[in-house]
Amino acid sequence: MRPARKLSKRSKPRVLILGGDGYLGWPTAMHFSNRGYPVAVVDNLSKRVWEAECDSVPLWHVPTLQRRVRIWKKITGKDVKTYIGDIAVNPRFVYGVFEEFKPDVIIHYAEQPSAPYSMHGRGKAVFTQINNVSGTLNTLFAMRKFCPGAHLVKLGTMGEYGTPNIDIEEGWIEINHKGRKDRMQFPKQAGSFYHLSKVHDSHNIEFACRVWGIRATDLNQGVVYGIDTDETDINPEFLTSFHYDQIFGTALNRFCVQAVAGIPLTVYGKGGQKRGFLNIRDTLKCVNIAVDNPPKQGEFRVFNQFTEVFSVLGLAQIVKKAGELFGMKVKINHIPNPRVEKEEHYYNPSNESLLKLGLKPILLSKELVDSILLKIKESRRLIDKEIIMPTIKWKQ
Ligand code: NAD
Ligand code: USQ
Repeated sequence: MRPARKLSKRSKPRVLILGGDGYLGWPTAMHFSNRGYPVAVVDNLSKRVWEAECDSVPLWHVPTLQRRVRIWKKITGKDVKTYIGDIAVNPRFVYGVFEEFKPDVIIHYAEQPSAPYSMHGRGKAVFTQINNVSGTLNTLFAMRKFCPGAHLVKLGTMGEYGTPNIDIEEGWIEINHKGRKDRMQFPKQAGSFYHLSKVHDSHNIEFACRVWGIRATDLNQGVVYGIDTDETDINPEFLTSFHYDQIFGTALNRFCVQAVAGIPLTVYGKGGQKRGFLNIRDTLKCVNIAVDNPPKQGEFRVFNQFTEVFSVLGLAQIVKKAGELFGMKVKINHIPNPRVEKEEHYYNPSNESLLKLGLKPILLSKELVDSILLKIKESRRLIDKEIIMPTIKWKQ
């Protein structure tokens, strides 16, 4: 294996972002580029195809990745190298990118991210797992071949753990069993074929660290909400892709759009299901913290990346209150739960690591919900009310 590239104290690591056209990938690319890191992005633009396939449109038009990169260069003078290709089915493409760009850090977002999409029949379940697991495997092999000293920052999900009746640790747990003990990966009880694809990724990455000695941080992220980052604020064309439909929209983002559109908030079942949440600005901070504090060579490190825990009903109530103060009429509807999940449960996940490394979270305040509602209001006429109600059922 080739040794890791030696970085001088002043040079910033070269950051390769897989999935750079996405909701999180594009703001991440601008974030690192703006802070002087050499950045390249990879995407096969497949999310745009899945949107067309599923009748899902982002709330506002999102310019092509290449156009955003061009405007970014004009405004900031900074280059973002762009590679269009599929990391799951085209290992030669992946090897070519790694050989040419020589990354020190790989931030890996390039997966099919939706639980409902993965539960929409056999084909989409198989596709989700092949796309996600193969893309990660190709990335691991490319790292081994071209940059074994590089750091993989992989986006996992809090949903890998499920909702066990014990405290959730950060990736690992000490187990005492019949008088013997060991440190093992925390047990996983994922809630969809999508979440399971992340479980498989975690195991493959841990294995690659253990056997090949590469280093990785698995960021088990909660549900992300929000629209703006420092860089999306620079130019309207930098706004990131924002979904509110039943497949690609996530809870708080959906509730805010529903409030603006005058549609009752869609709480699934009792709404007592709890999840970890974080603001999109905190996603960028967390990823940056992981990049700036790499694990040791050979280490598989896991951080739980969320800042607050809410029940779904609690979130809906926060949105209702904020919307009503704006003069909106907001109703909460408990609709039959399309998913199979506990609607009342114990939930106590740890998120100490990122806080210890200096994360100062942005908590969900009334002002923050207000700012999301206001931004959505600007595009109110574009909301398609027909794509909100869930039709994909876990049991079908
Ligand atoms: P997204 O769909 O907006 O972005 C993913 C991007 O990856 C898309 O642009 C897509 O075209 C690209 N992609 C997918 N498969 C690819 C492939 N085989 N080759 C090349 N490009 C490919 O999703 P997002 O919301 O930005 O999420 C990014 C990552 O973070 C995902 O891995 C997701 O599972 C994870 N995550 C997201 C959230 C959230 O709430 N958004 C929470 C936890 C974890
Ligand atoms: N929910 C509702 N009403 C809605 C939408 C969702 O009650 O209109 C409930 C769901 O039943 C679930 C919870 O809200 O209990 C979260 O659902 P979600 O759609 O916001 O999030 P999820 O499907 O878990 O997936 C999202 C991202 C995924 C990421 C995951 C983080 O799409 O990429 O991995 O959040 S986590 O949930 O921590 O696993």
